[in-house]
Amino acid sequence: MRRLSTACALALLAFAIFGGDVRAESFEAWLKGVRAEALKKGIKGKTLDVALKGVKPIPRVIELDRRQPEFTLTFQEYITRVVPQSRIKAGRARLAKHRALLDTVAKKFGVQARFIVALWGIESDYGRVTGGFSVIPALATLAHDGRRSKYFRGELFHALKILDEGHIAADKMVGSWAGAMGQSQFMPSSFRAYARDFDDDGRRDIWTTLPDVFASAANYLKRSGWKGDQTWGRKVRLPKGFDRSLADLKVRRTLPEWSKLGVRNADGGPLPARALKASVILPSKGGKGPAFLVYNNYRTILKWNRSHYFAMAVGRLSDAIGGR
Ligand SMILES: [Ca+2]
Repeated sequence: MRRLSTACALALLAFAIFGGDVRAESFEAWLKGVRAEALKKGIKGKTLDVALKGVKPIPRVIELDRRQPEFTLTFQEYITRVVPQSRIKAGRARLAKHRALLDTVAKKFGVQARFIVALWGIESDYGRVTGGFSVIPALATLAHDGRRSKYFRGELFHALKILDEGHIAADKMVGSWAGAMGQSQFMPSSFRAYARDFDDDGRRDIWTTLPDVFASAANYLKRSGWKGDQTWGRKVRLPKGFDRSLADLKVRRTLPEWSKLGVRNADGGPLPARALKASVILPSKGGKGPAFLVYNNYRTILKWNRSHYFAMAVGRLSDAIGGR
């Protein structure tokens, strides 16, 4: 028994150190394997020479990955932090400044400009904060580390492909510690699926070209089911004794049906008569805070980021920015 428990302890220790991957390989040997596989995938040797040169694991990336993701902010604290008055003001100014371009993108993709600006504001503070990590080393670090190797190895090959296609230079390909890139914070797989070259220079550049940044975000939403003639949702007032089991994304009813159950606008007035399908959401922990009715487009925002706090912040900022 003692032998067995020692073996168990060693296995657990290996798990703790290597995050479950006891076949941990030296980084250099592992990187050679990546290079060989990339060549097989048709990525040019010249691209790999530049992209993989001197790539080493970044300890800070592992540190950030191991940080407890436990959300400690309440809903109101999160909204106050992510949608401060300064960001609303900046959003209105950006909308005015880039009006012509935003209108063109909005029309082409069927996504209202205020949502494009809101996502831009929340993802990167309108392009100011795009992350200081070089994407290839960051993704290589996470792909070599055992915790989510498969996912990040896939993202690494997508990133190498983006370099191979010449959209950005390796030293300019910066992003968050987890590889979310540029002003729209796209993962490399999202870049390859949704990024657009809207200024027609042959490069999809979500780092420095605003037409590409806006069109890429709008294209992501459009392809994820956005409806350009609808908004995201609205704050509502629930009647006393409202059946809280109905507050669930799985429960979808039309606005007139919610009206019959006593749901009202936040100001106490009637809901719109439009037969839009909506779900009641109580984003605060324990369901004690404000209530919202959310529409199809809210679900689309959740495809961008699966967090109710995030989607609520996008909705709130887009409303505050206003315009069409
Ligand atoms: Ca371009």
